[in-house]
Amino acid sequence: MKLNDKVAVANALKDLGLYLQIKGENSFKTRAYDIASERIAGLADDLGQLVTEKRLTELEGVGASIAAKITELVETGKMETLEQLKREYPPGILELLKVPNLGPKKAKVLFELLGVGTIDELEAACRANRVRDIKGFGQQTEEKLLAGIDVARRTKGTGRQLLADVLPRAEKLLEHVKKAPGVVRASLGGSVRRMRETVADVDIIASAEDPKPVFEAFTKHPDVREVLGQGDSKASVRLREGDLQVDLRVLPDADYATALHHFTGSKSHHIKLRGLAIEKGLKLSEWGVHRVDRSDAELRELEKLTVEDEAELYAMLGLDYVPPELREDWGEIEAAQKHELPKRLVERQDIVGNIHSHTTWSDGRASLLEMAQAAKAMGLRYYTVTEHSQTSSYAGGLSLDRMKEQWDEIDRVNEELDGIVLLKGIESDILEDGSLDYPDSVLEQLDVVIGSIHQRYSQNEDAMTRRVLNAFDNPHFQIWGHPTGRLLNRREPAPMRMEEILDKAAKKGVAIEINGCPERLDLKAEYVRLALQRGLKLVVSTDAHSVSELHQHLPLALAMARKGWTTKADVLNTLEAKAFVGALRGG
Ligand code: DGT
Ligand code: CA
Ligand code: ZN
Repeated sequence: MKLNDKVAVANALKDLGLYLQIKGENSFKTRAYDIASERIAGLADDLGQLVTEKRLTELEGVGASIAAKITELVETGKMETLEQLKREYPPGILELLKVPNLGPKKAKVLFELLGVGTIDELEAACRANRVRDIKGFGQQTEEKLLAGIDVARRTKGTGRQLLADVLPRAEKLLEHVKKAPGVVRASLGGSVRRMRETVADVDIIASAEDPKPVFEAFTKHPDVREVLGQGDSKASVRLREGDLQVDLRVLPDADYATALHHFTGSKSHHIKLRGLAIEKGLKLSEWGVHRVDRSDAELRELEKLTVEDEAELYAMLGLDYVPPELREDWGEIEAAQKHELPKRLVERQDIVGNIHSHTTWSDGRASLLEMAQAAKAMGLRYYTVTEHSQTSSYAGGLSLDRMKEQWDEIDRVNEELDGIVLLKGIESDILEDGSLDYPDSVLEQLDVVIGSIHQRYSQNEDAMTRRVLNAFDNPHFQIWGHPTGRLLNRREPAPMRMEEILDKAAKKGVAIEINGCPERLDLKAEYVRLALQRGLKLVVSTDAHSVSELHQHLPLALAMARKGWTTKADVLNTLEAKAFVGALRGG
């Protein structure tokens, strides 16, 4: 067995399908690889075992020929068909398909006529105006491809942008829409309102008697580069920055609540709600709530009901109000039925301490005094000083001597500043074997010890899991920093057995960080729920490297906390400094 890795096998099948599309194979055949890829990626069983027992063809969508290819890959580590295709085309050709508006058919033409095999080569060809002369392309296509290249580079091909990048642009446009003539109510909707960590586009919903002047104001906003379309109730634009698409829907105010609800999603949340509605003789749709005749197989709509706001809508269905962040069909509907949703999610005003941040002592950009003053200006009452540790020399990690020097400065700043307390701490590397980066005799002198992994992400699942489990055995290990190490659109989470790790954290009283760096947002919301189910405590942290990041990162960390159903009582940095330190390591 050379390659018992579902993700790698699924990716290989997917790539094979893409190559065959570029080659011009029929779509029936290429789709089969895509389907098989999905099947393998979502497999609950051990892939190696299925191969050994020759049971692959039992999987839906996996025929004999694909099963043979999977078997070849698992047993030899290679799939000859794929290797041949890789030799036939330049290595960057699949990257090309990540450019919006560029499918396999176009890629095939570009490769065959212009020899374009990478994104860089495509850019050069567009800039030299060589693309516009190809039949079926033209100048507009060339311009679109250039814009698409920009997006592909920034979103690293996922087509989804970071919530942190999108949110300020979306809020700015929302404020603009709110001020447009005749607007009664307006809100963000879609994945942005649900605080998904990445989003494909922005949805805004507004109410007004006459949509025209609202669309007029919207499409004329200086951030808008291009109007994609405008109808009776919807206008779509693309922004200059990030090529971001924004859809605005404008409805009469009587339809506002149901439209906002519909366009907030998520789709899976809605599907479940619709089922509940039918049981109550109601039909939920984009067009509002209608009473229906349940004896009629077609569920003919009777009268339309007025719905003032979303809370009323949930009440009609016999549910407690579900905050937008929770609408993912992660159990929130069942909880709302049983009145078991959190009564109040954690809010900005609950947070009284800044946890995890860096100054010029390590790789931060502001001094300790500046950071502390900024935290105080934010209304925070303590600030934990957590530079990088000695092994992270590339990030200015503190040697023992430097750490002791810093303690003197912390003491000085504490004397100088009123209204905020600096706590001595460290962000210690978790070394390869799970040990921390200073001796216990040093760690025990600190108020706050965060342990994070920064290097050797390539360890396998087993080694990585053991590394973290071992680290928790150190009694000075208090907070697990940016746990999975993921970087959105850039680096996958480190492979580890999260449930096993969270079980141990619960046993040892280790707190879990929700890190507000735009690319991290780590722990992610799904895991936050798992942590809370085990009674774990969280810290909502900024990991700020500058004053502006203190401001930017806190709301993002809070968004993830809320999305994971976190309440004030679950978060340690809602406690005052003394109680906070006392509560670390299970108090
Ligand atoms: P995104 O844009 O991929 O980041 O995620 P969303 O959730 O914003 O998705 P989007 O923009 O396609 O649609 C916004 C909301 O509109 C979505 O959350 C639910 C609703 N919606 C859109 N299309 C459908 C649909 O086909 N069925 C249902 N039930 N709802 C839909
Ligand atoms: Ca959306
Ligand atoms: Zn870190």
